[in-house]
Amino acid sequence: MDTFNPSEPLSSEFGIFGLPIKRHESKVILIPVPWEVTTSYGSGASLGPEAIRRASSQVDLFDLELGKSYVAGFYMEAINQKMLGLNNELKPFAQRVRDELEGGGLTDQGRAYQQRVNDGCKEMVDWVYQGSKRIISDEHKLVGIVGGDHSTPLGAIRAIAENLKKDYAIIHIDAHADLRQSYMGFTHSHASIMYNVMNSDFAPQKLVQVGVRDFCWEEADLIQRDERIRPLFSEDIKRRQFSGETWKSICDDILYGLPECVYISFDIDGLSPEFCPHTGTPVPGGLHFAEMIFLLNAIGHSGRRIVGFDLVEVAPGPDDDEWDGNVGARLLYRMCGWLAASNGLLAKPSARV
Ligand SMILES: [Mn+2]
Repeated sequence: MDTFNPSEPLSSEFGIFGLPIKRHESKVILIPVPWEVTTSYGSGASLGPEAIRRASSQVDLFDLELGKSYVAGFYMEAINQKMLGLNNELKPFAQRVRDELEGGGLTDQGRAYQQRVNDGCKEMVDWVYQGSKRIISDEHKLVGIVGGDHSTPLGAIRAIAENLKKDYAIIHIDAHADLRQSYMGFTHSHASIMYNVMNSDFAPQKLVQVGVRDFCWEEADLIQRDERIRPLFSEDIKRRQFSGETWKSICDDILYGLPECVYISFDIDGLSPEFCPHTGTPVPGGLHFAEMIFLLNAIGHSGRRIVGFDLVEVAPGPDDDEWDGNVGARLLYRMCGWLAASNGLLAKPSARV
């Protein structure tokens, strides 16, 4: 498979990183989910997959850590027009529900819209589940989700966990804990993804949250009560670093005691907003790009198997500003590489020192 000619033009509608490779030749299949129905603040995450795809053609394919990782075959599916249509149809309904709730309470019409949004979100989750299941169980390939907002990976996590049938952990990088039982009555919003995961029958053994710095009392309480959840709050990480502890030592701590199989759920707003200025809910603080790359390498070199991942909440800027997509595409390339390498599809690199 080392014969791709990256200079061949790629269809602009599918594929990724400018790779002229077909789906059946690829071991890593990315499902783009153009979804932001319940996004409450800034919008644009539904355009994230396309922004990442566009920017991805600028990513140089030689990876310092993993070499020619693309030989494993990375492929992103075309944007599903039905999902995009459903997103566009439901978004105004969700807005109406928010307006009514902020204005004092839901009318009957508002309640009907809320139900419609919740049903539509379940339809999206099931669509991602079916697509992921096909990739993992039928095609024996690896799956990554490219959001969309953070509600998009629930079905993928379910498909992966059901196929795995053993303990796994989720490493969740995010500015938010995403542990709200519901948000404005929406049961499948971006703010509830980890609540939904932890309350499912496919919950991981451990959930390690990295970089969280904006959360409510309900979430703080849940983090304290649920022994499966281990937070590394942004402020605590920074305090340890300011007191002389290295990021390497903190990465060892993130991985401490985790089972062999890990799923990575990466909300781009876990990074400092300079790396994701147009994401929906940016929060000051957070990880540097280089710290995220180092963490991904640490996960890979720890000998763990990455069973899947999501990259969510990347939103393009106005006037074709490619910065958010550019950062997202570079992180996506390293994640695809480690997904392949940790599953034995690439020669395993030795740690660089
Ligand atoms: Mn999130």
